[in-house]
Amino acid sequence: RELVSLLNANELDYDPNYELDPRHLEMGRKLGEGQYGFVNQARLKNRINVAVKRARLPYDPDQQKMIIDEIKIMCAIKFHPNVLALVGAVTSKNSNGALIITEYAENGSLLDYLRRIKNQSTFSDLLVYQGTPPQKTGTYSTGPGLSTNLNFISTADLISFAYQIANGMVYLASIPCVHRDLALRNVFLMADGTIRIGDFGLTRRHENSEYYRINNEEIKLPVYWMAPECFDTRKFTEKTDIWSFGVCLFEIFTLGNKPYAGVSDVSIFLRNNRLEEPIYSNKKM
Ligand code: ACK
Repeated sequence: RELVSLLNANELDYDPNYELDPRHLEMGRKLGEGQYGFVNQARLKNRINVAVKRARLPYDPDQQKMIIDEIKIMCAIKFHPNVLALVGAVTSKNSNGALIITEYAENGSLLDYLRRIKNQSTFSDLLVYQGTPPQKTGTYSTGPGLSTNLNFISTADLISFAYQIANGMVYLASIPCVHRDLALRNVFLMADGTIRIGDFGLTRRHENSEYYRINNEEIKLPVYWMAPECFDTRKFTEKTDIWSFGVCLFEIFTLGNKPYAGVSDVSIFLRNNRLEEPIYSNKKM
């Protein structure tokens, strides 16, 4: 099985219908930066806001291949309301290298959003929806009654976020595609409260304390989100994605705590221990 995804980018084609003229992009503020590259907000000629991802080194063939691979994977994923959609791409030669152009999530990553809510103390630990679980059929639902005001949220909203991530992951597994890096930093929140799972394929280059090198290998792995068996086998499957979903539940129901705070070697820790119960998981759930 392929490490990043069951969709093997080498066997996928780029769909040239996505190709955009870079002159039609009006670049805006920088949203984020890492060793791998940059994400900027931008506006298309038709005034639609987008996020633009590019590699740090436009002339580095490895980095360019990574971007192209991610574009190919996003072309193959098509459309689902809980998966961040590809809007366009620039693969022709230009001074910034290849560009991935996706939907722009007005509320940023779910992780940042929940941490903001926690800092502002605008979360209320109320189980607003009563009893009926969200429907499992159908491709799209936000689950139980989502607040219209995203500045004040309750337990029902947290359940809705969790439900929507699960909904998007069911779709990815059906393709089949293994995300391998499901974590709240890679889950985005739109203005209307819809969740989009994003960030396909840059895992290997994340220069982020959440990613650890194992055995001094070149590949950096999101160890705190990894299933215990991955430490030995390095095999990522839809089942190991489900473990990562469990860690996302911990992040959601703690309003953005880091998993395993204070644990230095999570692979050893997991032999005898598990994550503690999240503080905002309502007992009546
Ligand atoms: O956590 P954030 O606010 O959300 O900071 C990171 C940063 O760029 C680097 O990845 C943000 N980001 C990435 N993709 C998008 C997007 N489609 N919409 C909005 N923000 C994004 C991410």
